This record gives sequence, structure tokens and C-alpha cells, in this order.
Amino acid sequence: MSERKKPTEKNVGAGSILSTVSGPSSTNPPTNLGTKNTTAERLLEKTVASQALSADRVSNEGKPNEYGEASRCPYTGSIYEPPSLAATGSTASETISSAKVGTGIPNIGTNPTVAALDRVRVDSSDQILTTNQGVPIADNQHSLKIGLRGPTALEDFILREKITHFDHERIPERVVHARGSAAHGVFEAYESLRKLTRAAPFSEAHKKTPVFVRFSTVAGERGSIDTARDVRGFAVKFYTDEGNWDLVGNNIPVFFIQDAMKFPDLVHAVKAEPHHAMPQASSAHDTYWDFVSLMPESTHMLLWQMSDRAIPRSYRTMQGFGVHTFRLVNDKGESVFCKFHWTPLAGTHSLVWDEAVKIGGADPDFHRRDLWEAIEAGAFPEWELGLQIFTEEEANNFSFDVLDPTKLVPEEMVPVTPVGKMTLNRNPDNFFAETEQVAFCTAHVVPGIDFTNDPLLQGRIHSYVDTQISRLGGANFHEIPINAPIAPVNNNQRDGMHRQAIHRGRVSYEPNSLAGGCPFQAGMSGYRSYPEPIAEDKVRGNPELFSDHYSQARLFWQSQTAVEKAHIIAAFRFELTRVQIPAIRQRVVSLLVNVDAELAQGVADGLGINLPPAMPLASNLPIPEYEASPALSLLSRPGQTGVKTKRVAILVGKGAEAQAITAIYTDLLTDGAVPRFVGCQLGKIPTADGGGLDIEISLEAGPSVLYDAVIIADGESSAQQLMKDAHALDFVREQYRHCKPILVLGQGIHLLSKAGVPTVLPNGYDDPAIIITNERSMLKETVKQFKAALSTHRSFAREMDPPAV
Ligand code: HDE
Repeated sequence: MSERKKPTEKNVGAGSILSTVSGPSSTNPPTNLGTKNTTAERLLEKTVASQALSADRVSNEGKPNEYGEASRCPYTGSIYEPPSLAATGSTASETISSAKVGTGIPNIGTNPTVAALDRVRVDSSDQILTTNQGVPIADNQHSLKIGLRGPTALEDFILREKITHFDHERIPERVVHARGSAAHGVFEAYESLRKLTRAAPFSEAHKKTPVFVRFSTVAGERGSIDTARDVRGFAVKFYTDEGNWDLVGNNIPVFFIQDAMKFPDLVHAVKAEPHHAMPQASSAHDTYWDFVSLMPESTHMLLWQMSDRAIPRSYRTMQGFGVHTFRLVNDKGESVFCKFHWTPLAGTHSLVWDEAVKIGGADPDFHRRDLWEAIEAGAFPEWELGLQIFTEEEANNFSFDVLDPTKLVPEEMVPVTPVGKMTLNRNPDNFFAETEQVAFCTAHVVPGIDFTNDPLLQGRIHSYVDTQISRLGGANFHEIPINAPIAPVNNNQRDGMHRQAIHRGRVSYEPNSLAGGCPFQAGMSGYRSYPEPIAEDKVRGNPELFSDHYSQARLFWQSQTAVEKAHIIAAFRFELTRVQIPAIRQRVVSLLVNVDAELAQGVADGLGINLPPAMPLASNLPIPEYEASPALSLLSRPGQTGVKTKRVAILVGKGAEAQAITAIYTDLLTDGAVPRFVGCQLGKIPTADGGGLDIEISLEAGPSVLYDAVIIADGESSAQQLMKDAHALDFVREQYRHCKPILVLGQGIHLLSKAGVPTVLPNGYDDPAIIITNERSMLKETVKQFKAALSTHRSFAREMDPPAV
């Protein structure tokens, strides 16, 4: 560093310091400005210090390291200490304080815009109403008028501010995944994964990283129903101490298309048709099936989409997948490939189609409500994060290309290693500020996480940042509190719509000498892209292995249980029945012929058509064969949470036997289930013992589809009342049709009989999920049996297509 010159005892040159343009060439500044003004004194100090700081940096010493081999190892930028803090400030007056500008103590090296959300929380308790300018509002009832019956004055700035803000309350909805719900939580690593990755969330055992997670449907608009047949988004924002990492995944491990180029086509095909804007939140229409039937690479995904995965029981009972192959990179720069899996501790459970359709009417917010209620009840949803790790060499020996997002890596080939647990433990305080404004971007990665060349992923890296700019109104969406990292943010990006940060100093470029070289580049400790060697021609095309469109669709099909297969056929039948053009139906079935004969025949029969010839293959390459993978069956993960959070309706009528049902009610509550007394209408009903019981919800407001199971109370007159109400008859029929556990106490059996619900399976055996008891002494045992059935979710053995009941 150069030696600093001593100032002389003069005030010549003061005029230049008090000006903002030019000055003498001498480096000896005046010692005073001929005034006693403290701000001016600081201005002098600032000027002197700035000159000294700038002179310290004689050249950009990093330059030689920016070329050739040396550039492979980025250098750490140099820092120059300012002789006075005034040197780097924007103003000489920065030490002046007020209630608005702050303490007057410069914030050195800090950025409070990234502080916890508390910095922007608002609570109006004990506060008067004000305008947005903080002016107290005297009257919030009337506009300012010329006389009581007169016209409104244009000068009414209070009315105009209120209405203007209201007029602009809405922002554009997400172009896809518009409908969603989110929650805060924490991710805790089981062990350190330092050997594999330097990614901050995995750096030590038991390290906790805050997360915000948004689940969504894809096709519907912001106000559409939760239970549409659709892929679910599963987007996790990790607020790590090395910046934000967004793992923006789905509940299905593969995708429809192989290249980002086709995404707008896919979305235009599945969204409501452009001429009449129908249907809402449904793929069951011509344009969708027209497109996918001409895109055979969609076949694997179509099987998942037609499976019950696409109608989850709850966000809490879905798996999540990163879909693409990613890279993990460790401190030494070594890389492995990785697939991300989220596995719900509550198990994977789905609705059945007839139920999903009816929930759409009974409670369009079914999944939003379920997530909210579980978290508010302290039944925090949990998922285990698992990794499939494999090397590039191993990947080269797979029969498929790991860059192809229509392919998964079967768990039997590469096991899933659990690495941590995510718990969602807090609902957002404000839906708009948090859930709506959160911006997930696949480009948000942290050191230790890197991309592969999956052409779908590559396109996404661009798309997400880009879409937020129009959705959230500009380039500063990262400053919206929910999006701001908890890691410090320092760079030279400036301005743009709605900028929040107020940067100190006049430097917004690098290299610089005037800010002491800061902020400086991190060098080898910063984010470094994995230096994958590539020497190829520039081309639009796909690798040959991408042409196998059916082998993994077959793997999926073969790995399903008989029930799941039947549901897949029924879903294709439903969707294609809604399609109007026969040629499109034919084409879809011709795709399925390449997957499996039983599947294709089942769908063809459902559509009343002959089996068409198989769709021609895209290549003559040998088609890989796989062993069935039981892990792909939804039913293979019953979960560990038993009856917890399961909703149980206890049907009661006037004169019900109260003792047993109140005991069961308490028992279920104790186990974490959510029982409710459901009756013909609200109010207190008399019970057989002369007491009374408060109905919690009516059959009309809380129909069958909103519960996981039903208990029918004992009592002759209770049964009589329920039997006269068709809602009650529908209730038990639907519980039966949707394969839910039914517990019948004593006289409650009459309701079951009147509803025509059989108590044996179609094959004549006892139905294990219909539990009937007359014996009070056996109640404990019976309830145990009921809870066991409730834990297993559904009894598909009774299912018939079409339903007999
Ligand atoms: Fe998205 N996707 N996507 N996507 N995606 C969006 O970003 C896009 C894809 C996923 O809760 C958009 O912020 C392209 C795969 C989720 O806020 C947009 C391509 C997967 C969410 C976008 C894909 C996803 C989105 C719309 C093909 C699973 C909701 C609004 C190259 C791995 C995130 C937004 C949230 C949202 C683009 C394909 C998951 C337009 C171009 C594959 C979970 O940027």
C-alpha cells in the first residue's frame, strides 16, 4: 500500500470540496473548510479519506489471474480498509438522525433487508386508522361531499387513496401452478454429507435450515378446486446460510416432455381451451389428449397422471421428487449425480375419483384446509428427504439416459438414502404476502448443488426468474420479505421497480478503489460451477436413448397392484370419454398398446372401440426391460402415523346411545384423530340416557367425502331419524363406495341395510373394514379393529366398477 501524504494547514481548495465537480490536481487537501459546520467537517474528512483509500489501490491486482489456467481457480478479491468510515458513505450528512432516517450510526457491512420476517410484520392492535402516509383518518364511513346530498369532491385524497390501492390489489397469477398452499418449516439433516456435497443444509449432523414449502396443482386457475386430477407441485425453498436453494419439484418423479422447447405447447394444450375457456382445472379435453397422443415421450408420465397419484388425499400424503438428475459437488470439487425424493411420514394416500369429483363441490379448498388444520392442530406434517446417488460412470451403464426427464432411476437399481427430515410447523400469517408472493426459481442453487444437462432443467433455469419479473412487477422480487435470503446480500445490482434496499456509498461497480474493493469476489469459497468437460457440436436434437418411450411406462404399469391398475384404466376411460374427437381417443389407445395389452384393451373396452394397431416406435433400438419395482406402488408406503389426523364422522340421530360414542370420540381424539358428531342439523339432540348431545356439523354441510371413516351410533330412534334423511343414506353409501372403514354400533345397522350397503365382500368373505357390534363388552376390541382399518386407509377389496352401491 502506498504511503499517505500529510495534509497541510490550509483551506485552499475548500471550494472544490464543497462542490461536486472537479478539483485541484494536488493530493494535499485543505485542513479545514473555514467553517464550524460539523457536516462540512465530515465532508472534508470524507474527501480526504476517499483519496487515501483510492490511492491505496494502485492497480487491479486480480487481472493476471483472470486468464488461462489460473482462471480455473478464482481468486479472492482484495479488501482495502478505509482510513475513515466516512470514505465509503454516500453522504457527509449520514450521521444526522431522526425517527425516519434512523440512528445516524452508519450501518457498516450489514443488510437488514434480509432480516427475519419480523421486520415487516404489522399488527394494528391499539392503533388508530391512518392513510398510507400515516395521516390519522377521522371518518372511514363517508366520502367528502359538497353538502350531505352533494357530489363527491375530487380533492378527497383519503377516498382516492383507498380506492386506488384496492383497484390494484391483484397481481397476475402464476402461468402454471396458480393454485397452491404453503407453510413454513424446518429441515434437519441426519448426518453430515460433507463427503458428497458442500451444500449448507447438509454440512453437519442435526443442522437445521428454515424452509418455506408451496404445494400446488398445475393446470387450474388460482381459484380452482384442489382435487382436480393433476400433477402436484412440491416446491421447497431452503433459506441456507449460503443463500437460498429452491428445490422446485413435483409429486411425480418424471415429466411429460424431454425438452424445454415443448413446455409452452404442453401448457397451452392442457389449460382451458382458448376459444371458450373450458374446462377449468382438467386435462379431460381434446387439446390435451391431441397433444400428448402426438408426443409418445409423455406415455410414462400419462400413466402416473392417470394413477391415483394425481388425486392425493392430502398434500401431507404425497411424495415429492426433484425429477431431474442434479449434481452434488463437494469441497474438493468432486461431483456425483443425485435424484431427490421426499417421502411423507404419513404415508402415500390418495382419494378415489368419484370422491375427488364430489369434494370439488363439497369443499373446493380441501387440500388447503387440510394442510392448514393439521399445522394449526400441531400435527406437523413431516417428510424424509432421500437421495439416490450414482456416479457418471454408473449412469453411462444404465439402459436409459439420466438426462431424460421422462425416465426415473428405479430404487432397486439405486437405493434411496435418507438424509434428513422436513417438518412444516407454521402456517403463513398472510396468504398474499407469503404464499402468493413467494418466488421459486430452479436457478436458486447454493454451493454444492449443481445442474446437469437435462434439457428440460436447462430451460427451467431461465424460465422461473423471468416469469417472476412480470408476475411480481420487476427485477427486485428477491427483496420481497418471503423471498429474501437469511444469508447477507451484497452486490452492485441497483434500481428497478420497487427497490427496497438503500445502499450506502456511491460505488455500484467492481473493481473499485473508492469502496475499498468491496464487495469483493469470494474466489474459491464462492459458488463454482462444476467444470464438466464438453467438446461437442452445436445442435438441436436428442440423444438416441431418449427415443425409448415405453419401457418405463411398462415398468410403472407392471409395478402396480390390481386395484391401482383398475384405477388407471378407469381414469383413461373417464378422460377420453370427455374427449370428443374419436381419432384422438384412438391415438391414445395406440400408445397404450406399446405399453401393455391388458391396459390398452381395458381402455379400448371402456371407450367402446376396437384395439387399434400399436403406434409406430420412434426408433429401432432394443427396448430395455425392467423387473417390477414395488416401490412405485402408492400402496407400498402406508406411513407411520396411523389414525393421526384422520377425520371420523360419528352419525347420530335423536335418541342415540351416548355412552359408547362419547367414549369412542375421546379415544379417537387421544390418538390424534379428528372425530365429529354429524347429524341431520345443528342443535342439541336428546340421547337415550336422557342427556343431550351437540351436533357439530350437519350432513348437508359435511357430507361423506370429507371424512376418512364413519361410525354409526346405536339407538333405535337415532337410526329411524337418520333413515328418513337421504343425506344420511347417501353418506353411508359413499363411505362404502369409497372403501372407507365403517363401524356400526347396535341399531345403527338399520341405516346400513336401508342404504343397501352389503356387509360382505363381493367374493362373499367378510368385509374387514365393516365392523359391526352389538356387544357393549366387546366395544374396546371393536374400536381397536376399526382403528386398524382406519390406519390402512381404505379397503379396496370391496370396490366394484361400476359401483354396485
Ligand atoms: Fe415449472 N414453472 N416449468 N416445472 N413449476 C413454474 O414458475 C417451467 C417443470 C414447478 O409453487 C412457473 O413461478 C418450464 C417441471 C412447480 O410457486 C414457470 C418448464 C417441474 C412450480 C415454470 C417447467 C416443475 C412451477 C410458473 C419446462 C417439476 C410452482 C410460475 C422446461 C420438477 C412453484 C412460476 C410455486 C412453476 C416454468 C417444468 C415444477 C412458468 C419452462 C419438470 C412446483 O416459470
